Amino acid sequence: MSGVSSILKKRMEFVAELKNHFPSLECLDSAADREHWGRDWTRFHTPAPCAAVFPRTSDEVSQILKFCSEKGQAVVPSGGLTGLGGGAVATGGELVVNLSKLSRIEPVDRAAGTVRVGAGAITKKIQDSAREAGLYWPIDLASAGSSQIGGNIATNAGGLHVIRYGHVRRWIQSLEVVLMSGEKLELNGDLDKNNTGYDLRNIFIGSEGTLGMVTAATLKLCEAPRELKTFLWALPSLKTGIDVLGELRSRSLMIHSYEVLSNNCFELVHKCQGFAKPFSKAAPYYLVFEVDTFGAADVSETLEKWMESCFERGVVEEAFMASSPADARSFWAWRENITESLSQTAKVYKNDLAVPLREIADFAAKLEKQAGAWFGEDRLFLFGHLGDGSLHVNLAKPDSMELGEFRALCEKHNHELFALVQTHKGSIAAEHGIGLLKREFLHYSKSPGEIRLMRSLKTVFDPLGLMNPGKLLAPGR
Ligand code: 2HG
Ligand code: ZN
Repeated sequence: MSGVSSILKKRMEFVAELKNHFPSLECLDSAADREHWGRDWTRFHTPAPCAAVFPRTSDEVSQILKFCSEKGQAVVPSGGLTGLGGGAVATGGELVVNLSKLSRIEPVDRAAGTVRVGAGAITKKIQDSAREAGLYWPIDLASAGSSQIGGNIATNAGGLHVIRYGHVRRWIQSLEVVLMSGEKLELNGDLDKNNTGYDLRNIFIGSEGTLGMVTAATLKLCEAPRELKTFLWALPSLKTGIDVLGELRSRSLMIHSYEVLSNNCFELVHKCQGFAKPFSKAAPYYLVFEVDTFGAADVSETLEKWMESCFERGVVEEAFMASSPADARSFWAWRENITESLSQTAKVYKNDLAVPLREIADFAAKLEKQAGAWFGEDRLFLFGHLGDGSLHVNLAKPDSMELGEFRALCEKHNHELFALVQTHKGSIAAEHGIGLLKREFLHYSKSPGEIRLMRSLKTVFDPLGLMNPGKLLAPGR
C-alpha cells in the first residue's frame, strides 16, 4: 500500500471508531462536507479534514478531545468560518470540531452588566440580546451576521469600534475552555476583581485555538452610544485624516468610529454597487467617522462650529455631516461594501497591518509606492480603521495571472512589506490574526525571545501538539 493510501485508510478507520464511540454525535465526512467545514474565508489552502463534528455541550467537547488525545488525532476548532488568517482551516486530516451548536445566550445579568454565552453564539445575536436588555455589546464586525463569539475570542477580534471600546479582550469577564486532554477549566470565575496571579483567561484570548477550545464566556456589556453623528469627508491626504483626529480628540469629543478608504476602494464600490458619488472630484482618501454627542445640544453645536472652521481653514474642501439616518447609512455603505465588492471583482490577497498613528501617513505613502509597483496601482486597495492605526492592504489578482503564481508573488512581497512595517514599529496582524497565512512571518512582529516563550506555552497547554497544529507557530523551529 502506498504512503498516501495508508494515511487515508488510517483516517477512515479513525472516523469509523469515532462514529462508533459517539453514536449520537453529528459527524459529516462526505467530500463536499469536508471541503466546506475545513475552511474559513481565506481561499489559499486546500481543506482536507478527516471529518467535521458538531458537539452540543462542552462536556461532549471534553469527551471528544479526550478521545482524540488517546488516538493521537489532531483537531481544528471552528465556528462561523469567517476567519481571515486561515486559523480554522484543516489541511492535514484533522478532525474539525465545530462549536456552532453551543449557541446558547443566557438572560442578561443587568446589575452585573454581563451575559453568559456559548462559543457558537453569533455576534449579531449577542448585540441584539444586549440591546433588548438596554445594554450594548461593543464589538461590531463586518461579519457580525455569521461570525461566532468563540472565534472572536480566539482571534481577539477588533472591528469598527475599537477606537472607542478596544478589542474583544477588554470585554471578557471569564472563559470556559477545554484542553486537548479533555480537562475543562473556568478561567476568572464570574468576577470583575480577581488579582490572584497569572491571568490564564488572557492567554487564551487571541491564541487562535492553539492552546485549547473556548466553549463559553461571560461577556461584559456596556452603555449604548446615545446619539451618533456620522460624517463622510474627502481627504486631501491621509495626514489630514490624522490631523482631524487630533482636532476631535483635543475638543474632548467621543469618537465612536474612524474609518478610511482609498480612492481605488471608493471607485470600486461605485462601480460594483452603483452608488452615486457625492463629491464633485476625486480625492486620494475618504473618511467615514462617527462622534457620540450624548444627545447634548452644546456638543452638537461644538461639532458644527468645528466643521465650519475646517472649511474656513481649508482643512477640507468637500465634507458632509449626515442629517438623517438614511444619510448615515449611505455614508457607511462606502466603507462596508469594500470587501464584498473586492471579492466580486478578483481573487484578493489580504494583509492587515498596524503602525503607530504618528507613523501611519509616512508608512502609507511608502506602502503605496512599494505595493503599487507590484501588480499595478489599480490592483492596490487600502482601507481600514485609521483611528486605530490599522490598515487593510488588499491586492487584487491580475486577470491574466495564475492563482498559484499570484500567491507566491504576494508571499515574496510580504517580506518587503513587513520589513517596512517593522521599520515603522508596527504589527503584521492588527486584527485578523496569524493563522496559517502569516506564521512564517511572525518574527517580523515578535522577538526570538517572545517566540521561544510562545512555543513553551504551547507545550504546557498542549503537550501532544494536537490542538490546531501548525497555526500561529510554524512547525519544527
Ligand atoms: C474590515 O475591516 C474587515 O472590513 C475585513 O476586517 C477587511 O477585507 C478585509 O481585508
Ligand atoms: Zn477590519
